[in-house]
Amino acid sequence: MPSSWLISLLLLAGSKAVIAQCTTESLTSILANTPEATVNFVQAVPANGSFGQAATDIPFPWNATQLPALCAVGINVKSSENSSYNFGLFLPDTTWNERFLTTGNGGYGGGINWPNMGMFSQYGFATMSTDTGHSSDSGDGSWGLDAPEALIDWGYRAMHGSVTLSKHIINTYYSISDGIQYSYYASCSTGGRQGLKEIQNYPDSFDGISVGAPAWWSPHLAAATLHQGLYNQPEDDPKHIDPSLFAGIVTEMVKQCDPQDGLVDSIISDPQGCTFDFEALLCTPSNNATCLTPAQLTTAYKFYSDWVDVNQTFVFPGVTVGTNAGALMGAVSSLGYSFFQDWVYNDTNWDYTQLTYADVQAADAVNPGNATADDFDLSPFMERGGKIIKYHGQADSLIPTRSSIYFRKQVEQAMAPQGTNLDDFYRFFLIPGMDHCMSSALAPWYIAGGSQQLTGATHSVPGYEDADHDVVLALMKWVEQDSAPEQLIATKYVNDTATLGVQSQRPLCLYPKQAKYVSGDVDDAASFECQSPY
Ligand SMILES: *[C@@H]1O[C@H](CO)[C@@H](O)[C@H](O)[C@H]1NC(C)=O
Ligand SMILES: *[C@@H]1O[C@H](CO)[C@@H](O)[C@H](O)[C@H]1NC(C)=O
Ligand SMILES: *[C@@H]1O[C@H](CO)[C@@H](O)[C@H](O)[C@H]1NC(C)=O
Ligand SMILES: *[C@@H]1O[C@H](CO)[C@@H](O)[C@H](O)[C@H]1NC(C)=O
Ligand SMILES: *[C@@H]1O[C@H](CO)[C@@H](O)[C@H](O)[C@H]1NC(C)=O
Ligand SMILES: *[C@@H]1O[C@H](CO)[C@@H](O)[C@H](O)[C@H]1NC(C)=O
Ligand SMILES: *[C@@H]1O[C@H](CO)[C@@H](O)[C@H](O)[C@H]1NC(C)=O
Ligand SMILES: *[C@@H]1O[C@H](CO)[C@@H](O)[C@H](O)[C@H]1NC(C)=O
Ligand SMILES: [Ca+2]
Repeated sequence: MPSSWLISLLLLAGSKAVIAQCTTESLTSILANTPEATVNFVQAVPANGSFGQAATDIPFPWNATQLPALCAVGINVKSSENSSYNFGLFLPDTTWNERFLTTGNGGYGGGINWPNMGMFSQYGFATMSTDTGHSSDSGDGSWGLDAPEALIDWGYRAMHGSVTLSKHIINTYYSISDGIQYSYYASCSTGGRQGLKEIQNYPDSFDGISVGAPAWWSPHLAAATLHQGLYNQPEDDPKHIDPSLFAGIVTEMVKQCDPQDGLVDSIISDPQGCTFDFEALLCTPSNNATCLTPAQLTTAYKFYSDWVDVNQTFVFPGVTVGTNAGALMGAVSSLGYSFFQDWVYNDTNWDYTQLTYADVQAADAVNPGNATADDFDLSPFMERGGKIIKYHGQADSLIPTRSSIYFRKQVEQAMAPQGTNLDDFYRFFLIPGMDHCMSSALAPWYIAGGSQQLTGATHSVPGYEDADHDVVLALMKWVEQDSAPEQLIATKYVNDTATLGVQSQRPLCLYPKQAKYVSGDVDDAASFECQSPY
């Protein structure tokens, strides 16, 4: 506890937060009544300092840099007789904004996301991330082989335990404040799943969540990832599409689907609304561009179409038109077969090339780690005032965009019959041209979301640090001022480098509206209007 003279001194200085000491002793005493938790380390980081765990943090081996002065804390929590997880906290010194923000992970990776914590602590948040109970890179599920407790940690237990303990630590650490005023979540991909899962199981954890491209339907997503890779196997089959042809396929898709938004700019605003003529890709005597044989064309059809199996059962959506197939069809992804070998069948020799719908049913029955975030009735979260901003890139090459549209429709089916207007608490934005969570060669994509990276920036949207452009600031404005975002403006910096200046901006529209070019400078968001597709 800080001494009373220190409290007075800091109060006189106008500081909102007086901190306990950034020491192992201090954190250990905060956790005195939590025998399952032990302090791994406590380290004071000076202003403009950096922090990370280098190569031991496999998915995030680089440091958070240019930090505000803060206390970096590592905690270990025993979660069962033979499992445990770690989480990390950044506790800003005098810049704390009296708010808590949690961020998430990627794929099957295990490691604390210090870089994203650093990005969000720049706003003043006390931030947290958990390693989800194991150490691995994002494509590696081998840690879950015969390890049901480790899978439960990954599925939801590490996240929830870390959120709960973090709140206790923060409320005690900032000892003279009124405690946490608001709690937020921001992340993408597996991080998107983690956020949705947490509010489904524990609606009181967060006041608002911003989730991108959520991997919410774990068994079906893994099965589809594998299935999509297998469409293009074996490589010596006539149906195989050589990866060198993928770019040319996208070029034809852009040619057919780009102009409908009023502007020929190689950006497809509405891939769902474009009926792509696949036969334009056929090799014919007069077609000397990238072309496909009929057998290859069938492979392409499958890739971009929904997977529907026995008894017309919808299994998983295909990838949107305009998306490069490289990530899923270039090679068979371990994200697909590891799920089955290591988590469903516990048999690393299981022959994944023989995947059928029966395997999807087996995966559903096991539902490893209870990870699936498919409790579509979000009423408990809505009723406690919770808000969701969800986004998904329209050219996501890893998690098909339509899986987020499907989720939205399932929530609508669960809640609309009771009179709920989804937009009252759950707003959804598609980001034309954006790949998985981030990046587009041409389209504005940057909204400072979880896991988005911009060279030359520490956080937010440089030059536009406001709720119109920054998804976390938009979420805060909605939660704290009851002002819901009607649109977000995405930004493209020259070479995705903040210091090179803005190249273009464009509105992202409230689903299902779409941005249409009206008139004026094509790089200016004001030249576009969000219009209903009907
Ligand atoms: C912050 O640290 C970086 C190196 O990490 C250094 O280049 C920069 O000059 C420092 N900025 C300030 C304001 O000290
Ligand atoms: C990263 O941060 C750690 C912990 O603060 C420090 O020991 C290490 O030197 C930093 N590494 C780099 C490359 O800055
Ligand atoms: C933990 O113990 C259980 C049985 O108590 C066992 O089934 C499991 O494989 C062990 N390991 C992990 C990491 O879950
Ligand atoms: C594989 O292990 C999981 C727990 O990790 C269990 O739920 C599942 O039933 C096992 N599968 C088989 C085929 O034994
Ligand atoms: C490809 O065909 C177009 C007309 O269809 C023609 O203008 C062009 O020269 C041809 N290119 C090659 C390399 O044959
Ligand atoms: C498909 O439907 C038939 C007839 O209702 C049923 O017997 C069968 O079990 C179903 N198959 C699957 C895989 O659900
Ligand atoms: C997983 O979900 C099943 C079905 O909802 C439930 O019975 C079980 O208790 C859950 N297990 C854990 C560890 O959460
Ligand atoms: C942007 O990147 C490209 C390719 O790396 C390079 O040719 C170009 O000079 C860069 N532009 C600026 C303004 O740095
Ligand atoms: Ca266009």
